[in-house]
Amino acid sequence: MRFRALEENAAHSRDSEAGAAGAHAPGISQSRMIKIERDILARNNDYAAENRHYFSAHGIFALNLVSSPGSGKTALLVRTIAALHGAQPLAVIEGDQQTDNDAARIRAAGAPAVQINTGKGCHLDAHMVGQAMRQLRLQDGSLLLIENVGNLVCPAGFDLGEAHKVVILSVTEGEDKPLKYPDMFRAADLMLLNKCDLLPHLDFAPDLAIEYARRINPELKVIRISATSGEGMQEWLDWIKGGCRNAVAARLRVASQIPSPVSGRGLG
Ligand SMILES: Nc1nc2c(ncn2[C@@H]2O[C@H](COP(=O)(O)OP(=O)(O)O)[C@@H](O)[C@H]2O)c(=O)[nH]1
Ligand SMILES: [Mg+2]
Repeated sequence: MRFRALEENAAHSRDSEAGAAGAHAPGISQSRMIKIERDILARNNDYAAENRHYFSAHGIFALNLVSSPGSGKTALLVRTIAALHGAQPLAVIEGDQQTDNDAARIRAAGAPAVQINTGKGCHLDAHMVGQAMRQLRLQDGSLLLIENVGNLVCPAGFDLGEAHKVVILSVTEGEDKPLKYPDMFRAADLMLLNKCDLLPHLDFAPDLAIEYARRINPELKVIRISATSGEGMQEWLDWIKGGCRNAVAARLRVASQIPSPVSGRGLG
């Protein structure tokens, strides 16, 4: 039940943040609020470290997909699953406040999926992901795709143990989102600029959006993509396959350094 405690604390803390603006949480001092937040993040980091250890021991490549609602995370996942089907073991963890609509879309595409409903929570945390991945019984060498709750704020601060955060920005959202929500673009290693098929119909400058994103995070890799037309999908799939290969190779390297039970006991 530590899971519930984590979330309740988080909800409490979020209310308290509002309290800092004077609306809620009377009687809680600012230093107390800061301590609560630090405790939540520290506990989350412990769970994230457990997840990361599990991923590395099993050669699992885990990605945390973050974005505004409606940018196309599930649509991209459905297309990704179709392209990798049969060639790569994979599974999906879906995070939404309510409904299991997205998990149903993923299962219909042919991949196992666990839906997490966060209720009032605005992000997944590492403990929820740990529980979900146990349910999924991931095969060694799997790709694990985690679709976080849609918003560009809260998921930035919560490590799930993933190899990378992948931020999706769609061309209908405006170029300036990286400047308005810098934490998310700083936390990500890859940005998928989605819905590029709509560019001819919009007043959106993709180069400007990318410049803003790289102003926040100069190392950010960017792929222009469309879940609808398939543009950019091959580059995204190649990036995923590279990550999966590296995860498996790293696992084998670690395994080969661990003495076997026989040599470890110094027999012979
Ligand atoms: N034109 C276009 N529509 C897209 C694309 N990707 C997603 N959509 C549409 O955007 C809407 C939201 O997509 P969804 O995958 O549910 O977004 P999520 O909330 O980020 O998971 C749906 O109507 C999708 O069909 C795209 O590349 N091009
Ligand atoms: Mg979705």
